[in-house]
Amino acid sequence: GSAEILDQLRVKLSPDGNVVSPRGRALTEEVFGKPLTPIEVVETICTDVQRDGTSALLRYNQALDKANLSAEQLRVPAADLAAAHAAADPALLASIRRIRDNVAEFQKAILHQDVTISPKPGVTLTQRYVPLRRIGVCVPGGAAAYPSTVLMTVVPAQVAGVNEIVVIAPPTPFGAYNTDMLATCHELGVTEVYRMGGAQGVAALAYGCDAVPAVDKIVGPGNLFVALAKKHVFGTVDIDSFAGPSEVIVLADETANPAFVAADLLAQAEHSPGSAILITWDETLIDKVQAELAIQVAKLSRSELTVDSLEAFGALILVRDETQGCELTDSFAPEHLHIETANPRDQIAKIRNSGAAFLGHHTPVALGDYAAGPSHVLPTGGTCTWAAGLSSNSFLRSGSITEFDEMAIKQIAPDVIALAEKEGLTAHGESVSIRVRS
Ligand code: HSO
Ligand code: ZN
Repeated sequence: GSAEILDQLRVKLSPDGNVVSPRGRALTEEVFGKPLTPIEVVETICTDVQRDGTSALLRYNQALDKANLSAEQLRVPAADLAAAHAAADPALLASIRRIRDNVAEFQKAILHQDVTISPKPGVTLTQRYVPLRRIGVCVPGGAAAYPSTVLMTVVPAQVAGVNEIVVIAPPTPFGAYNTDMLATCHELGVTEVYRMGGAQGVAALAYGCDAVPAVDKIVGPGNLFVALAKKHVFGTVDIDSFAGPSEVIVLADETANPAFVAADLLAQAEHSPGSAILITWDETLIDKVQAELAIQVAKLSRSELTVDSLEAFGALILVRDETQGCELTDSFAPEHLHIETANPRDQIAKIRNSGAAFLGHHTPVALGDYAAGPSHVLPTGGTCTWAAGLSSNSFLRSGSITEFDEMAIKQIAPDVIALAEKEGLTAHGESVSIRVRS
């Protein structure tokens, strides 16, 4: 039953999940005049924005985010971006530039390159990669400001060669009015920033309207409504993933420093909600970490929220041995996996599923959240069994290119004709035979 226990520790991003606050429920009831499920809310908003364009967008900006903006005021003026940048802490801007370089270096190195082979004389086969033309990035703005999310989405897109990058953030102090976030956009050369969030922001990006031309792909994190809206518009545009609250599994042995482990769990719980789970086969570590949690949590700026999250979605789990620890980790398929053991490569070799892994005692997840190079936009909720984190490659699409010469078609013709005949598609066969008859 350990897998079931672990599953209860997951912050579920299901439509009837545990992430819609009573306040959120009351607000949607007020706006729609009746209680709707989150899915119904999102479908209504997306349909309205698709049909009525900018006017619906403005209406929902007003009703849901209490922002009274005109169509002209949706886009952040260039002067505001420049002003935010001019007023920003120079040390922050220097950090942003160094982080941009770190992210760009890694994202460039992993970027898919065109592949061409010539399997037979006269045959050329290519897989080519083309950057998407225009993409949209959702930056959250509810509980906290996230300039780091701008870095972790925009830089990979730029490395991929995307020409037009649009940032949307809700019209809130932590969102589109956050000067650090705006300064980051300006530093990275992003000029299209819109004051819109939630399902209405996603719908506007997907369907386009007078105020915002449509994009080809929407990426970035958000609350349940943003996630459901992305799912709703998938097919009209591409999306990165169906992402929920953050998770970490810390896998630790007797060499782990209890104070470090506690700090790592708290860093995750601070996202509130966020799942923070220690799995260890060292009995003494559990008590030591528990003691450290009590000491450290009191000092945090968001200590109350962090405690709430730890109580609901935190756990210290003692397993029989390393093998069981790895199996349990694999079955949970965490967004973040931090292995704090003597030889973390031994364990990572046994674990297939993790969105991003961090190895050793000196690699807290926060390095990846803010600065190392891989993007912090990662598959959550167990979806890393089939989904990958965001990267420069998320902004490319591939296409194949095939070329045969006169000699090469003769060689392959019998096989094509044989299958065309079996499928009863004689025109297919004829388009080949007409070329080889002579
Ligand atoms: N841990 C989050 C990213 C983040 N942390 C942003 C701090 N700021 C999801 O991977
Ligand atoms: Zn984080």
